Amino acid sequence: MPGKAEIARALREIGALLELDGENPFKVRAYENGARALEALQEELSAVVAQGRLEELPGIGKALAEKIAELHATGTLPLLERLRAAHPPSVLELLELPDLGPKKLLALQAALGVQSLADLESACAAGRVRELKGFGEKSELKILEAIRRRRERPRRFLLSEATAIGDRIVAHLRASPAAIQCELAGSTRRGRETVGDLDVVAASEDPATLSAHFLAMPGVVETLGHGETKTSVRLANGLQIDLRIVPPADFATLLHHLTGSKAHHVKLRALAREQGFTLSEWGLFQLREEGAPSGEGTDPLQGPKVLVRSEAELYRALGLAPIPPELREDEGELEAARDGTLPAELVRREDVRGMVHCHTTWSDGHATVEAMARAAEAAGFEYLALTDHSGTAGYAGGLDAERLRRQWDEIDAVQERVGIRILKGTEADILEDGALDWPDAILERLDVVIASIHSRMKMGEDEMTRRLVRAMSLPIFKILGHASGRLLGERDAYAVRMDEVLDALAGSRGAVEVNGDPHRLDMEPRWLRFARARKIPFVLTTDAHSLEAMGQLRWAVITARRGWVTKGEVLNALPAEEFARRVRPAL
Ligand code: DGT
Ligand code: CA
Ligand code: CA
Ligand code: ZN
Repeated sequence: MPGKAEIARALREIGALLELDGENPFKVRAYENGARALEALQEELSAVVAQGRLEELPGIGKALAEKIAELHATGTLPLLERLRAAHPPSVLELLELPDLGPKKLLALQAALGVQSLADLESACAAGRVRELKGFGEKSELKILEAIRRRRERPRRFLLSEATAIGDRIVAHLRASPAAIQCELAGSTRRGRETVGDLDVVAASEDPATLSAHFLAMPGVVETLGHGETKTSVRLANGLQIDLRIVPPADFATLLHHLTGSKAHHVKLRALAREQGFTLSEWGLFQLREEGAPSGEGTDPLQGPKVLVRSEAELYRALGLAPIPPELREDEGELEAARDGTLPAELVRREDVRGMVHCHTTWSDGHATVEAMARAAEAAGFEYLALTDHSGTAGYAGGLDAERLRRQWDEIDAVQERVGIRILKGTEADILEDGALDWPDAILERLDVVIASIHSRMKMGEDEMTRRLVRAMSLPIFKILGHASGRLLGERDAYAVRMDEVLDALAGSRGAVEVNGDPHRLDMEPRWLRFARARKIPFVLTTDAHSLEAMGQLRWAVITARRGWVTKGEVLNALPAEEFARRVRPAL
């Protein structure tokens, strides 16, 4: 379900497009005000919507409340789709440039006829923009720079964004009577942390009807290609979607083909040859005997087609154990599937019993201890580990010892009223010298200690490695939090020799967090595998700062699976008692 920020963005877009159309300024401003009210909202939006309290927010009247509720429920709005469809994609692209609101765009259109990035770029290059009222030489340079950056960075989408959109598309397609089966494929299905475009596979006996239904989907602003069985479109946010439609008998092999990765396929095809088959996007075929009549397709050695009803059947036909999509990267999974050493029980969402790494209003979370506890209980968790920030994280409302004790009192009081077990934890800052941000006397009294870096992230590699190795070598049990420090598309990982950090952790007592915040998704799969090889256990967390963010567990699970992590290696797959015993920091 779209959150506040996403809905606020949609309202702003409606306002901007209405302004471009010359709508009445009061109406335009109403959308801007609504966006601001949502951004300022402290509570969970779901609760406000469910209780019909949207109209109590400043600047939100009945009509706007209805639109917000619809956006919240469906992720879109007929008005927004209509507006997007009424403007050429090149204009929508212009509006996405920073500092180029509808007012400036109207001025550029009126004076210079600017309709696209290319128009704007040549107008700037010719020095014609600086002559307009409200623009200058400086803003001309800024626009050129913004266009250059836009060109340079091919936009990739966060896994969470891509999956949310992909799920809606699949639901839309499945609603057509012409669809027999439909699934997301590509990097989204493999759980890659970012996604270039969406790949969707459908089975149908009537591809023409199904692709027409696809083209009529709300949110489509451009058709990039349209044939009998292949259609590509672009959405207003720039995301491209490739749809392929095949008869039901070919669904499994095409789903497999489009799931990738390319590297996995290259090796799998070589393996298939050795087994007497040829594998392509058209399916699995026996290799033709010398002199026998050739089958369909372009490969001269291609013989009769093998019926493949599922991906598992495909792998088994090639003498391999079935390989889950998250593992298909050619990082040893094919050899393991052949040798029977593929991990048997990759962790699943339903294996996780405890909600770990959550923030409350005591530091920078949006929900209270009680609200978090009730939500985690309602979601079926057996325990909740609250880990608000320590004192050094002042910007995030980090707790001092006095406030920590008061939080413990509140947790004790809430514990009386709820069924779920609440564990008292901290997300302790790792200080510059590698010490933790609490004295031992306090660490020993906590149930759970996550140790993370939140400051001085730009140290050199040697210094950063020393800092983290020192922290991980401490004799208490700690969970290494968001180990790389990256924010996808915003901030690079720290310069650090991760192998040394994990070796230190293996030598002391500790676990590694798999962080489900879609901007983080620490650690990278290769480091998860490195940790597995050293018998370091894992904790799958959400880093939730709100009730809604507990849903981020999904991304922690898929990331852990990409690192081949099994249920038995996950501490919060254990019952509460055992988890608490295993993670107790006590020296
Ligand atoms: P992305 O979109 O950049 O996040 O990554 P993918 O993996 O979704 O890549 P995409 O969309 O270009 O292609 C989807 C799948 O189609 C890919 O994972 C494997 C298959 N595929 C694409 N091109 C080739 C190719 O040249 N050879 C083979 N064997 N497979 C390909
Ligand atoms: Ca793709
Ligand atoms: Ca694609
Ligand atoms: Zn943190």
